[in-house]
Amino acid sequence: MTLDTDQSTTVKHLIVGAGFAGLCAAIKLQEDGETDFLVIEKGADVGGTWRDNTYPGAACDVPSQLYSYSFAPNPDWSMSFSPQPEIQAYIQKVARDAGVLDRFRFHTAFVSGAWDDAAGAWVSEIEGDRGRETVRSTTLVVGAGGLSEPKLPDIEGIEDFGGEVFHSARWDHSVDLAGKRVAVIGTGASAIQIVPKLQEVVGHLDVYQRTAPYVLPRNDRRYGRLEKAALRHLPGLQKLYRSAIYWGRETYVPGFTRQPKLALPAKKLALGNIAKGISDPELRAKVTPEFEIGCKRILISNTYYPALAAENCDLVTDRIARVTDRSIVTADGTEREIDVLVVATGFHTTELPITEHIAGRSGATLADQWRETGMAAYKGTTVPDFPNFFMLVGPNTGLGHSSMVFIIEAQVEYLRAAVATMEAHRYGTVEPTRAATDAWNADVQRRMQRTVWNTGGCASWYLDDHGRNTILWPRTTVAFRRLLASFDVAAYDVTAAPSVPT
Ligand code: N01
Repeated sequence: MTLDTDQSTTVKHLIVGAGFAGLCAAIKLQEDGETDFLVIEKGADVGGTWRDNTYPGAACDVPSQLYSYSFAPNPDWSMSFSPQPEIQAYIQKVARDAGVLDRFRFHTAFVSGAWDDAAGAWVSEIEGDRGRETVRSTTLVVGAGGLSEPKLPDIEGIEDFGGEVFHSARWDHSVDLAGKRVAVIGTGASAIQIVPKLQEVVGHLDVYQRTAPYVLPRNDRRYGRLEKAALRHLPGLQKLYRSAIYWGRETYVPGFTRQPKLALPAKKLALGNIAKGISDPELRAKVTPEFEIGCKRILISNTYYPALAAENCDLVTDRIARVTDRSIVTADGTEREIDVLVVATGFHTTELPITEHIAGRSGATLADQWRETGMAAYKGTTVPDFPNFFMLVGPNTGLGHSSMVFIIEAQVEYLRAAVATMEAHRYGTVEPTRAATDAWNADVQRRMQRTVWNTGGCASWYLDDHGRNTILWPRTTVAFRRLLASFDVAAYDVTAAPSVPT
């Protein structure tokens, strides 16, 4: 890294975001001797979504042996599905152990980036403790997360609410909820973890449900002392656990997204979970989903339905008409008074705000390029008109069934291979061709058409305004890793690096 002036830095790789993705890129580039990088992070620490989501009950719904880096197994997980503080501590430890943190700048936001064709470099503006700075870099690696920008509900009057109001991903821990009247809007993955915890402490809880989700039992368990010792001293055992979890998900779930019959056992399990947790037939009917299982993300919980059935909890299914100074009014005219409002209404996913601030060779931003087509990249990672640009957790890389860390590692392998190819052949730029990108996305969308995500009769955050699923990967994760295992330069336009004056 070169500090050109107080306000300008030159670095080979600028990495945006210090979550699982940005950290993985930094560690793996360093392993390759690519040490000239800068990671910027708007938050105060590594961790990304696991730093931000501190709501009561936050935990992963993918088992930790799989939801962790393959190169950093952790024998210390306390549970099969780890709680948020453990995952955050794990990410912090991996970062410390890798010795990369000296090139991380926290409290530093990415403002904008533009490709400068004359200079053959990215020119980015960043803003942090040191004020506004310009960073010139050969590559721009964006690992800003697909679920990092909270989406607030567009409900009349919500801005005039006089009590405490916050989003699930921006939990206000200074608010004491004991004995209060609280409302939660939303019944997605975040809400179903929050609701049981709130129900235990609040005076009264109203849960506003727009669409009933499928919730399977959470087969969680605590690792015993002996098992933990075995995991620590027999490293092969962790690999065995990881493989068993991985292949269990990999063989069953991608199949059932195309063949509804295969989903029937899961549906039976979900309906059984309702019957087990709720005895009131009216409430059971309200929480019974009306779309095909798998269309929306399948949730897991043993405590959600019992919490809804508790004396101090009401499930409200009437449409919210407006929010007043101290209440929520539903379309049937009922007014329910509250002190605290929790909005667990998800994230901006198909229109990521950062895409408005990254401009390619032509001057058009990613958002401009994707306005008509929806999000689309080559191999979910690189984009025509954006030379030397790599998007981690990019279009159609999401998963409904397995670990995003696996996908991130596959993308980082692709980034490493691209950088190594550039070095070996002295390329100044690599940029995927439009033809390769279009063919890739046509194939993805063709495969998508027959999946439950598109045909299952639900609205979900996987679909954009045109009904295109630009979020999920429609094939197996094995296929994804294989397709990104090497850098296929034939799919790229390349230019030579400028020769160094002697
Ligand atoms: O967000 P969501 P999330 N009025 O978008 C409702 C990951 N994650 O934060 O279904 C009323 O899923 C909306 O209703 P509907 C995981 O990938 C993982 O819960 O659109 N309601 C829905 O019920 C997950 O999928 C973990 O009809 C409104 C809810 O709000 C993703 O993050 C934990 C509304 C939003 O659900 C997002 O989950 C948490 C409105 N105006 C999250 N607008 C784990 O690993 C929205 N809703 C455990």
